[in-house]
Amino acid sequence: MSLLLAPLLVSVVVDAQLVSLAGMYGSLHSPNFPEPYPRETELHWNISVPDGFQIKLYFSHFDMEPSYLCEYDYVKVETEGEVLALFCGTQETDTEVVPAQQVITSPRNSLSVLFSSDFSNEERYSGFMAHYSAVDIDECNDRSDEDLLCDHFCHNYIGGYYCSCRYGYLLHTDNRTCRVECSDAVFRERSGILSSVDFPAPYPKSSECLYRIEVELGFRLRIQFDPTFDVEDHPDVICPYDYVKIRAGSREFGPFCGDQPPGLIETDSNNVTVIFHSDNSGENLGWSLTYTATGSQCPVPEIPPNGLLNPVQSGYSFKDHILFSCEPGYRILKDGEFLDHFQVDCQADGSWSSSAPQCQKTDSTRR
Ligand SMILES: [Ca+2]
Ligand SMILES: [Ca+2]
Ligand SMILES: [Ca+2]
Repeated sequence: MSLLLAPLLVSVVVDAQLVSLAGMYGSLHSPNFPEPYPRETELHWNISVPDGFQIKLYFSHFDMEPSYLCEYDYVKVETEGEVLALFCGTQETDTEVVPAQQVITSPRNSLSVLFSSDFSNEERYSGFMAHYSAVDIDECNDRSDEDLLCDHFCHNYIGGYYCSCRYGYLLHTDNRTCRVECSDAVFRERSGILSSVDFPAPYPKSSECLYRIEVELGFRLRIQFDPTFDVEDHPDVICPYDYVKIRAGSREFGPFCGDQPPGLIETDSNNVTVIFHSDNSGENLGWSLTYTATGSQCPVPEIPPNGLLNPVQSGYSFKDHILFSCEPGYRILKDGEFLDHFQVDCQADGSWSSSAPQCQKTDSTRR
């Protein structure tokens, strides 16, 4: 089927007609073409092609009444209210533009053409013939937005484009940003370093990371952030885009964002989750932290009279042991028994496993 329009016989009265053209290509011409066009006629073509394409339009014939700034008869090419071209006449002058070899390209997939004639066509101008076709938009190279179309790689094809990610990343369901899987790690050592992925290079977008730190009961985790800290923030709203949070039992620290590190955090817990959320835009360097586990502190025990203890320290913490013994001539008496040594342990709750024993003078004559 031809996409050519049937000539529209409009002659005497002012008439406005709208014609819709769709498909990958087509042509249009002035009423009665190749005969002279009628007077007092308006004809409007709306051309659209599928999404992902733009329209290229050019004229193979053009012959219209010349007038100053094309005020009598003209052809106007518009898109979304913007005039792309206004043509009239038979040759180029200072005030009249003819299409000649010019190719008009629509920014998107639609275009409209308006033909208008005034009250006379006595010179019998023949009008115009124009052709259009859909051409692919190279989305990967036509980046008008500030944000990149694709986070990592952009692939153009006819009628569309798609994004892909560098090795190790996954394409988010937005089909644009590249996220990471970052929630499997459990840190069980008593100290360690963790950081945002790729730190200090910008962290991945659209990601939700959970880092668990689990140490034995009786230890308390302390977290110190690195001075290099850069998490996307907002001047008026608290961390609406990206944030770091620390959950320790029922306590929560944060959200943290901006360029100032949170400093030292004493969690009082042996079980901590570091949560990091990033949205789909921005390039920020991220964060790094060092954690250390310190045991519960036991009170320094009093040395019993004539007693000795080993080791002597200014402080004792969870898992430390003390061995009590007595000076020569004395023995430990604990729960009615004489012993050479007696061990106590600093427990998870910060108490000793037993009270300190006594030293009793050994009296061989009574034995
Ligand atoms: Ca005219
Ligand atoms: Ca394309
Ligand atoms: Ca962000």
